[in-house]
Amino acid sequence: MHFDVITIFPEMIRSVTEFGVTGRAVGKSLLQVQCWNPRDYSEGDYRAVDDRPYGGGPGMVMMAKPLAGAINAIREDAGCKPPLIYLSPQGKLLDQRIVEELSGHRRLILLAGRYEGIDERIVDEYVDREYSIGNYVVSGGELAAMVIIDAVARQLPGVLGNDESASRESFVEGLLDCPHYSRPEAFEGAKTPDVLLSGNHEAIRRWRLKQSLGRTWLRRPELLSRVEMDAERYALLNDFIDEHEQEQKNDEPDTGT
Ligand code: 4GY
Repeated sequence: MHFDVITIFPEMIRSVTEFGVTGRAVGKSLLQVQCWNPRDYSEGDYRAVDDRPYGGGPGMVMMAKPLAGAINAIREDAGCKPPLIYLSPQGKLLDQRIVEELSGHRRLILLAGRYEGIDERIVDEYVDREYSIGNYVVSGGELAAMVIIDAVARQLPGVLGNDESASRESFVEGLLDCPHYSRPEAFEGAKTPDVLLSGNHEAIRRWRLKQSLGRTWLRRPELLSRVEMDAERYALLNDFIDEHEQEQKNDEPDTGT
């Protein structure tokens, strides 16, 4: 899969091509990341990519012309018009379903904005989709573009190693992950749950599934409505809730009445 990233800070994007899962994917040619700098398509002695907003006010706006220049250079290079995604807090909130859909494309353009944003005519005339990585504001679209590249790359065949793929398959779709423990068995007085040391693989599977269901119920209950439940999962979640409510009562201060 090929990503074209439009950015005035290509060095920021380079880190995904060098480290970890995405770095390995680039090394194996499963993933290509190419940066296009609007500055290379700007005119004038100062190669400006930003200008003051019409109507006044603080900050600067990314100019339409250098952005259109970069987009057209990509289209020429690709010999087609890959879908163009603009990253901004005004976009549709990204989720795993969208990530999976994006992984089906051969080539995508990611437009990373800076300053107060981009000239709206680029959004109107060139942008196919606008996505947000969350309800907060970062200083530029580069971090959001890197989030998309990483999440999408993990979906591509051959990108995850055996262990990483296996842990993805054992993870129940739409549930939060279970807790993990490693050496030492006891750390600052806190013990590892006995079941994880028991060697009973069926009991361990049930405990992990119960923790995943329970944590989702506690922390992200709105996710549970999308999770397929069977008799085992209902029973495990019920046990978790019973135990949780018992713990709540035990923790309540004794008023003596
Ligand atoms: N949240 N999701 C986000 C963001 C920064 C100025 C436009 C987000 O995707 N992008 O906070 N982006 C701004 C910075 C130009 C994008």
